[in-house]
Amino acid sequence: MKAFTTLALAAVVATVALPASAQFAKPEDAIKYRQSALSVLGTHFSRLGAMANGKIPYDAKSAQESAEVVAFMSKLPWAGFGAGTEGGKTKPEVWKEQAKFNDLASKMEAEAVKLNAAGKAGNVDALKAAFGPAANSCKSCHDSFRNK
Ligand code: ASC
Repeated sequence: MKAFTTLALAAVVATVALPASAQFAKPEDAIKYRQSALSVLGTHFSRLGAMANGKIPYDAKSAQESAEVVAFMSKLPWAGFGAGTEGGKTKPEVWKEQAKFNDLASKMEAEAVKLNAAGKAGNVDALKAAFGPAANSCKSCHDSFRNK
């Protein structure tokens, strides 16, 4: 029993220690994962944009919730871009220019942190100020790394 527990524990530790890309059984799973994360991110980001641009009324609670979702989701897509997961709408440049891709990913995450702070501030001017730079951080990565 003790040996089994030790083995089971070793298996768990080995799983956790694997690089994120190796946690997907198939490349398609990684693609689905990153697309799903970016879809949830984009849905909430668009809601914030609609408020920032006056297309829907500003609602402080909804803005705060969406900004929290964006900040959390901004951390997730990158694990789905591991080696051997080319496909979807992603350009092969992601794997050829990894330093640039990682830099743009980090910038987007940093903007999402600022957007989250703006959501907590609870006023539309803070949201407007944070939204533009955050949108640019999405766009600059898409321009280089996403097929139309
Ligand atoms: C969105 C969304 C994106 C970004 C980008 C910003 O709402 O889904 O991908 O904003 O268009 O330029």
